[in-house]
Amino acid sequence: PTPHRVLLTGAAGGVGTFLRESLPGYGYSLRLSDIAPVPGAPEALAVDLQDRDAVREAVRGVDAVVHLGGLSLENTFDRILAANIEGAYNLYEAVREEGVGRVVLASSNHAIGFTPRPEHPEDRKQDLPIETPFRPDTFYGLSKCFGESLASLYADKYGVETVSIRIGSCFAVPANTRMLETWLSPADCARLVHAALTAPDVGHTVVFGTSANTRGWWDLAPARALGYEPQDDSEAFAESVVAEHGPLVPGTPEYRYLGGAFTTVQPEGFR
Ligand code: NAI
Ligand code: 15L
Repeated sequence: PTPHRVLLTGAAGGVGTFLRESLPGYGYSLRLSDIAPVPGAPEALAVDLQDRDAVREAVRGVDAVVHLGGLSLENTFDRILAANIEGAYNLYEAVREEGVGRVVLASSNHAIGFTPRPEHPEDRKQDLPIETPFRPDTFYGLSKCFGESLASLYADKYGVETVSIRIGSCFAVPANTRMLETWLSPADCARLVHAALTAPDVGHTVVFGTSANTRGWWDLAPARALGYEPQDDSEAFAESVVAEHGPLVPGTPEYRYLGGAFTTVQPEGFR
């Protein structure tokens, strides 16, 4: 059955803000949660993902969860462990116990961030396959590998279905030259989450989440197979973005690796 009541964790964040505006237009009735207040939504549940009982209460009675909550950048291992790893575990346990059938998991390109950019033109005949092995570029990316593996376990063992979306860069507009390759427009994000909520029999399915970017190089076929039809292309912003930031330069992290600058960020910077 098509899910109707959907819990959005991380509702106060950037992607949460886009989705709480767009998803009701697809017919969903949203329940919002975040550790932080959700602007303009006093009814939102104040839930720390570390609080198992509160998480269980938050998922009770919904048909599906869109799990966005957690740290969205690199941080110390302890903080990543608490918010992203234990948080995801608490969420999946709650979903299993409450009989919720479907999760859409905000994974990230940083689960495979140390994947090198294919150097040779002949390597680019085919876009990067979704089967690319885990190659996290941060503790943050590592927590997304954990999340995807957790989703796999709960699908196989308990029949909790998940679509893990390895999101590229979901912002209002592409903010730098790398994002011309990785951008997921807010409208395409809603299209993809809707497809992920409604596609039948997904088991655990992993997809890349970007718009139909001219400069994109990650395979969108798995997302399209769910029914996703991207409508946006970052190329519309290319001239102004490249004029401001310059082209990608060979030898830099943004050029060498899928995960860009995350490959050089140090968790010590967050202590
Ligand atoms: P964000 O940082 O703006 O939002 C995350 C939200 O999670 C925040 O509102 C924060 O208060 C909440 N949160 C953090 N710790 C929590 C805890 N312990 N308990 C409950 N809530 C907690 O991030 P954004 O950009 O909205 O991303 C949403 C999700 O999508 C994240 O999981 C992120 O890793 C993932 N993602 C986002 C990308 C993007 O381009 N925006 C790219 C790839 C993945
Ligand atoms: C992510 O996973 C981050 O949450 C987001 O802030 C962006 O930096 C994005 O990846 C990206 O790779 O652009």
